Amino acid sequence: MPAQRTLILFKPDAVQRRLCGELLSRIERKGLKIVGLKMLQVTPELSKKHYVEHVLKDFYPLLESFITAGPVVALAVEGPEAVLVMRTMLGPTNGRQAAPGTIRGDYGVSRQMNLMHASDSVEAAKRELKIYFKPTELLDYTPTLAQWVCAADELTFGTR
Ligand code: FUP
Repeated sequence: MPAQRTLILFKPDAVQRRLCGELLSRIERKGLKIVGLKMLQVTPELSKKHYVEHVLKDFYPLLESFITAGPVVALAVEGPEAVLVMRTMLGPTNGRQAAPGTIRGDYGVSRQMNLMHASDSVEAAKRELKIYFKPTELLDYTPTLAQWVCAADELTFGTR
């Protein structure tokens, strides 16, 4: 069943604020499938790999301090157009500007402490999933409710 996969992180603020359960619930209730999940400590090296396009920006040192300040939860999430669906659920970067109903709009008031990361393109998702997960840590299974989540012809978007 071809569907997209995307990388999600519950950032250190989400873990510290004990919001992981609620955030995971929102992803599950949307109808997306969790195909990988782990808790880990981001190191400065991992942060530089993940945020490679931001490493030379002025805000990067503060971003690295934040993302390495405590554990994160990494998820691989699968579904039709999963990259777009998760970015839409997330809302814009700055929680002060994110609309109510979005995750960043509902839970935060910060640009840096914005709770969740979601890959911003299919290419970024492929790159980022490889940084956080070994191939054997991503699982293939068919949820019994799959036939009630979307029609068979909707599962042909994109590829992994
Ligand atoms: P997003 O794709 O919405 O997660 O945001 P970006 O890729 O533009 O930025 C990556 C992270 O850097 C964001 F989650 C927030 C953080 N950031 C800052 O801390 N300060 C800035 O000035 C810009 C971004």
